Amino acid sequence: MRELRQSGAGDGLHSSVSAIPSVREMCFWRCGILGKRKGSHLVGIEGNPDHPMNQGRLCARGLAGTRLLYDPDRLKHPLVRVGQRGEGRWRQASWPEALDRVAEGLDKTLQDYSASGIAYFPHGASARYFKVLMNHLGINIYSSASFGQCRGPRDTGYKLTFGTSPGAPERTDYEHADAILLTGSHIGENVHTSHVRGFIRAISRGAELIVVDPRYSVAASKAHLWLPIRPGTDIAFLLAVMRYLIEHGLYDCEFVDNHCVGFDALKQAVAHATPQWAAAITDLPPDKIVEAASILGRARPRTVIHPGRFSAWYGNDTQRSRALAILTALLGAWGRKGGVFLPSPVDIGKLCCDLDNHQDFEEDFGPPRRHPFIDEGYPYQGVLRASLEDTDNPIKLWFIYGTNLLHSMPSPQRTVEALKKLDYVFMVDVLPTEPALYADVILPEAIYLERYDVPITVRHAKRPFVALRQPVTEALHDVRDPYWIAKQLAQRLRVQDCLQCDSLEQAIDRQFEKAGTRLAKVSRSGLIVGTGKPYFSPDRPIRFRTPSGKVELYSHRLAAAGLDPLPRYKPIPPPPEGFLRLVNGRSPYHTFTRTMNNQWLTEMDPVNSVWVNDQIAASVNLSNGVEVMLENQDGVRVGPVPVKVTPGIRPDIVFLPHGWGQNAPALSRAHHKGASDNRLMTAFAEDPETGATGLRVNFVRLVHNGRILNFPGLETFGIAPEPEMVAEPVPFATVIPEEEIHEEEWEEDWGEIPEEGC
Ligand SMILES: Nc1nc2c(c(=O)[nH]1)N[C@H]1C(S)=C(S)[C@@H](COP(=O)(O)OP(=O)(O)OC[C@H]3O[C@@H](n4cnc5c(=O)[nH]c(N)nc54)[C@H](O)[C@@H]3O)O[C@H]1N2
Ligand SMILES: Nc1nc2c(c(=O)[nH]1)N[C@H]1C(S)=C(S)[C@@H](COP(=O)(O)OP(=O)(O)OC[C@H]3O[C@@H](n4cnc5c(=O)[nH]c(N)nc54)[C@H](O)[C@@H]3O)O[C@H]1N2
Ligand SMILES: [Mo]
Repeated sequence: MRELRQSGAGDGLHSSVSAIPSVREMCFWRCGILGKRKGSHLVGIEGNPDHPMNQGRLCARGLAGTRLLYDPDRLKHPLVRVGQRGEGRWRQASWPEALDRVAEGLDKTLQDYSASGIAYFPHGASARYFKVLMNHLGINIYSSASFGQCRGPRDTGYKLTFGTSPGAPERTDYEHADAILLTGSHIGENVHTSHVRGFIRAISRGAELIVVDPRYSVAASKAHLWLPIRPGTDIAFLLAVMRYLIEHGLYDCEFVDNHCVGFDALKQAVAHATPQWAAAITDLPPDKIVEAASILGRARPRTVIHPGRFSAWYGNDTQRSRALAILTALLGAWGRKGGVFLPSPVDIGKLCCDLDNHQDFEEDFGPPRRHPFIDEGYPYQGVLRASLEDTDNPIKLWFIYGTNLLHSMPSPQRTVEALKKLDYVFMVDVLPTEPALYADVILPEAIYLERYDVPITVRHAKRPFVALRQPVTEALHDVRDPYWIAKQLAQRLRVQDCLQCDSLEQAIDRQFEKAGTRLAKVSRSGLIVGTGKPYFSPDRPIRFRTPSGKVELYSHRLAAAGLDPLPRYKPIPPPPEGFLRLVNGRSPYHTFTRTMNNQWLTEMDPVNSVWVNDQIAASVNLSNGVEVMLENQDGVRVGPVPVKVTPGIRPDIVFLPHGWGQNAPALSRAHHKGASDNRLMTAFAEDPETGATGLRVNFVRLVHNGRILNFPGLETFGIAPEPEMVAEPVPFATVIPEEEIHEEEWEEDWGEIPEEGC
């Protein structure tokens, strides 16, 4: 702890304030903070100026952490359900009673149904300890919103191409970029402080920005070129850009020759993708597609082709991510200045990896995966099926850790059915969110300001670092840290060896000891900072973690699995007549559902509104601010929600920021505020590679005063239907010579750590 004497602060409040460095969890960017205390009272949170990422800055959410700490609606002690599931009636319980109940439920289900009867839902850094526990109980069916409903397809597309994911935080070298391409990626609404800052600096420096987005996003408002693309057609746009680069020699020949395989097959696969072909599909002018390609080609390799983050869009998502990755390679931007950083093999210890005493499983039981490239858990829809239907291996117990299943997983109506049918529902959270209504036992966790946590390791940065999360205040209520909870359960379930330390503090001290330091030493600054090697250099051998050891423009792994080895454009179903496509995104003031009860943040952004194109609105006499209900293709209605009438959105979509519309009576500010995008997501499109659920395949119509608003056909608004695909798809050539494939060497390189959360 360090003393901060505030100059001129003689008002008593600030006269002697101590500051403890830690890491926030208001979102998963995990900026460095200083918890400012007066006596034992936390009086404020500031950005940690020494933190390599945020360098003292914080966004609204970071600053509002104290409002989570002092939220009167917080979970303050263990609760046991007394009413029916869904009723939301609980009684206070002691920790021993609550833990006994959870352990008994786990034990009984293990005995009656084996480990395949249990599913768990982990999200966030501290989920690690529960993963260790579950692993030791033999339970391996888990599903994370951070994979199947977020970055799964993106990570997979990049791993298939470069052998590694683009990382979280994303490794974009804005500092040196001359051109930036965003497809989606609504940076500015999607707020990750240092990322936004780097982005703003780059465009202030004159980097040319191309934003492909059907909506005039904050980023689009800063762009040289805004391309309001027809939703779901990004692959066609990207193929046309690649064809243009190849045809005009605007790609990085040296990088491609030396480091890539499958260039000829790529060239063949994009041969048909003329600007005119792509223009008809994407509803963009052909000359703008050419302009985008020329900007990127001229700037190569100093081009940030943003990999995106939320990538569960339309069910063609791994392939779209592959197209982004391949474009990055064509421009020679991987591991190059102004492109994408490499992870740094820095000597700061393998902190996270060797924490777990993992056992390996011979058998892979549970619901069938069917998706060859899902490398984190199971697709949610599989878990749901095994929980709802009478199968040979039914799931009977859900353990929910730090995830709001009813708002982050599609088909929430089926989720409710499952939550009612299961034998047991247990939950660890900090707030009584909607799933709590169905939980038999709720274990209240200490919030991030009150606990230690798995140290956060970021290797793929210019200044790689380990940041310590440590308590900046005593726990205010009868809450516990995740290690303690997991260990108590482990003891009751006779697997206490899996978590061998007495406390979380000791566990972290042991980790640091392995890295050649101690917790007491690190806790003063809260940081270990290394020196990165983010670019390729002559002394750094280039071997990609792919089977061929090269960048795989053509993926033989995809081909072997019967999937497209190169991205191919396939149309997605258009909106049915009278409906508009529902597109989701972020409010800059909120993180998902988790901040919807925060006093300060709800004062700044109390309720979401639905963006509707001005011509559509005019055609049905709808004016700005009028409240409507949204009804989806399956008759599900949400709202009322105010309309934001704007020319800044294509006529064929509506945009609804995510996180609102919770049915959570115990959350006084969040309850029934705004409209839930997720409730309308009764349909999803499955990504064949990963099983991720594309969410933007739902459609809505607007209902005002009980009347459905019928607008004219989309042609009236200048939107021509997408041309029918008449030609048979040309088969891809098989191109990788056998001798180049070294599958056995694929695994190891820089000891990249698994990512927790998104
Ligand atoms: N404030 C805030 N910031 C956050 C978060 C938060 O909760 N709050 N969450 C963080 C997390 S975990 C994630 S994953 C990210 C998510 O944020 P992003 O990764 O930026 O999400 P995207 O879906 O790429 O971007 C949304 C944009 O995609 C556009 N879009 C919709 N359909 C299409 C299409 O077919 N093609 C194209 N090119 N664009 C389309 C929408 O109009 C919208 O502007 O945000 C992160 N940052
Ligand atoms: N419809 C729809 N679905 C989506 C998205 C969308 O935009 N629309 N976005 C997707 C994306 S990109 C992501 S990353 C996921 C996010 O999905 P989730 O992780 O489910 O995100 P939240 O809604 O913030 O729910 C987090 C839960 O964790 C609790 N929590 C907060 N802090 C702590 C803590 O310290 N400990 C514990 N134990 N619990 C805590 C919160 O109270 C809340 O109940 O959702 C995905 N699903
Ligand atoms: Mo995410």
